[in-house]
Amino acid sequence: MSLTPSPFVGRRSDRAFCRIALLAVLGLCLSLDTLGAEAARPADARQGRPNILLLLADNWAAPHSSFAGDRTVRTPNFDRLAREGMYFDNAFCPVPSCSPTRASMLAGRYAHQLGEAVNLWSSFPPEHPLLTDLLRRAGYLTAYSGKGWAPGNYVVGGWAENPVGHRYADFASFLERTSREQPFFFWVGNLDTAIGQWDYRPEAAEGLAVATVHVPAHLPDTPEVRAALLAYYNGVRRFDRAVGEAMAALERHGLADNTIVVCCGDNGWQIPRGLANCYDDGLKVPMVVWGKAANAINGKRRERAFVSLGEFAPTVLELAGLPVPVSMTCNSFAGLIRGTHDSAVRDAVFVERERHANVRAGDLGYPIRGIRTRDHLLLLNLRPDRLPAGDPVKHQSVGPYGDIDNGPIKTLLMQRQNEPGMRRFFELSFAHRPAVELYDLHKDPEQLVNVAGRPEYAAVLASLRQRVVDWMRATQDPRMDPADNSIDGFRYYGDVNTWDKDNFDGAHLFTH
Ligand SMILES: [Ca+2]
Repeated sequence: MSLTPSPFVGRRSDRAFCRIALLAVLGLCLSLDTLGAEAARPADARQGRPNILLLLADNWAAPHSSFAGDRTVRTPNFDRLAREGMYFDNAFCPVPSCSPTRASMLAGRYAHQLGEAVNLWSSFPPEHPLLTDLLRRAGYLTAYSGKGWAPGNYVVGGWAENPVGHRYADFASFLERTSREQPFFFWVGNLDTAIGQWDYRPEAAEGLAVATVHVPAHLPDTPEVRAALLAYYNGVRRFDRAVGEAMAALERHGLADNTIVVCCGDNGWQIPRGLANCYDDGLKVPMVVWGKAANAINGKRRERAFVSLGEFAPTVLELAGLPVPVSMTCNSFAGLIRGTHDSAVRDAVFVERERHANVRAGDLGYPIRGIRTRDHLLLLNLRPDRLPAGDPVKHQSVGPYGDIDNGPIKTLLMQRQNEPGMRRFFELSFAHRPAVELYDLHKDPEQLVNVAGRPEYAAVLASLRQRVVDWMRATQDPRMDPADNSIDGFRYYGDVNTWDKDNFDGAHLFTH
């Protein structure tokens, strides 16, 4: 598993590579200068290029660091990066779902521009050049540990291994086997904050004060809920230790001065109305960019402009001094880091989701398109006849309500849904939603009161809706056609009955 790969070994199969080369010749994807360049030889590969280290937490929500003001958990290692680098107050994932966000991060395109990769547990079509392809062609080693592009089946997309690169046991073992002469891109796919790793044992909560936990307003404030959230916080603490270990390895190898570190969550946290939902609990993530090599970090330490993880690939390319291909429709935010862009123009992010788990009859997803600005969140639920959390019965191997991951909070909401005072909490996470949701974030930061029908919001609703429609049209969104259900027809690869375990990195990735 941890053999040192040749830097010239292609990460795609020959078939996939040929398709990309053909598209490049046709001028559809990227400039010939980019694709046609020979991979640099290791001896002269660095050419002043920085290393890139991505520390990616699975389902870690924006408020949960001590730097951001969380009162329950201390995150000294993340806080150090935030103090020394640039912390983003308004960083969002493009899709509140693992593999679509990770595909968007790699391709620099909106998820609905990535074919089957728009869905969770999908394949990853090879049509568009990925960040890792382009870095490799510029002489980089690309590798990862833990969770790469996942969950999904990359083999059917023509990939010989995970689209992120070659897999290592951890970052430290990668560094021990890697030449200093060659720049690297390493992706640490940490799982500590994923619900499968939440540690409910009382001893795991040592040092975490349950009284300080902020229970989101859409959940009942009960001892069971607080205990479950504390189990998540223990994962946050473990992730922060992993950040410290990765930074220590970087410094031990003398590479800190020549490395740009991006530390973030890939989605919000795995609570009802969190992951798989286009509310802040599912969308808003912590993010820091750190490093002298970013050239970077212009002295402004806290950035309030809106950025999306879909913009990760063009941003990294620009920071590395490499051209950004035209296929990357998401914009680089490297200018924010270097202080050359006016942050005021970045006033919003577009968000979306399609099929998360396969939890509806007919393999249907739950399509949403929306926009998040400083003042408002507008969501267009394009198929409001479907249930946002999935059908109330088990479908294939998942469910009921399988878009909400199993755990004590889900169990409590389902079991006590008919008790006085509990019905509202159940409906907020499990019930049908209207076609249009609009939230006034100044009055309602937790996004509970839908003001879409109020006359005083008609103008802002019309304006935001137009921005979403313009975005969908400009990005050739298949959902522009109300009759187009092609996305629902994409194959789902997560059913345990048909799951080809050999095509995945491990059973631990059988998670949302
Ligand atoms: Ca995730």
